[in-house]
Amino acid sequence: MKQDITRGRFITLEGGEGAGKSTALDYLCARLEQAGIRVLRTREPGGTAVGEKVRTLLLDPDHSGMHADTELLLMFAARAQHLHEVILPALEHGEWVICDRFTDATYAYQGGGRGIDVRRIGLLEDWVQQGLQPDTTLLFDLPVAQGLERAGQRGALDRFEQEQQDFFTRVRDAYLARAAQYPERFRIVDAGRELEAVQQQLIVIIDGWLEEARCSPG
Ligand code: T5A
Repeated sequence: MKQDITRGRFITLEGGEGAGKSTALDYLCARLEQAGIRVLRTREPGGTAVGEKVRTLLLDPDHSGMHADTELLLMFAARAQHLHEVILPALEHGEWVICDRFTDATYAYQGGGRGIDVRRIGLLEDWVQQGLQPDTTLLFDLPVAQGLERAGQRGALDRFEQEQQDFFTRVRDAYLARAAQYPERFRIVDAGRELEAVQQQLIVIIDGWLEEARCSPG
């Protein structure tokens, strides 16, 4: 999959449960649109009619017996549909795609959380993405207990939210390891701070993107 300079930007938001990604997404999209950028907002698992049905299967707490391999393959099945139907066409039309979770979540949850060998995840990543990677990934990092408390305030817990604290500690560790492995792509947002302080961090990041877009020949 080609990544040329005239295509839009592919930005992903990552983090543990209740990190504030959806809240930040609203803010990011509003500020980018104000600056005249065409933005497509989407999420994983999901983002297409097929993907949203897969999401329902994945999050349903009744499916507590789902095997980790099934979970992994369903994530990539939804991702393949999302890429071909939504993400790639939007990027090719010059839109900026802002996606709530992408493949780093698979490395964190299925790799770190479930313990699946990352080489198997890498095989699926290569097959489905054919080299496509986000331009920037914002990692909303905060202590596990703080995120779970925020997520828990919303009521019924989904299949992932029902996991134990040690699962989410492994997820957080795996995210931080990814950020250390790919420092040129990741920006870490201190998501444990109050909303206004999180937004201040986002303003700095957005201003940097807009400056780069102004300087870019595309
Ligand atoms: N998954 C996904 C995998 O296992 N593998 C994969 O490959 C992929 C793609 C998706 C699940 O799927 C898993 C991971 C997930 O478990 P989801 O519902 O999309 O499920 O889960 P989350 O992405 O975690 O969504 P959440 O809604 O739980 O988290 P958000 O979006 O990070 O948090 P948000 O913005 O909804 O905020 C949570 C609460 O905190 C408040 C908000 O108002 C809200 O009430 N809040 C703050 N409060 C205080 N201070 C702040 N700074 C705040 N920011 C937000």
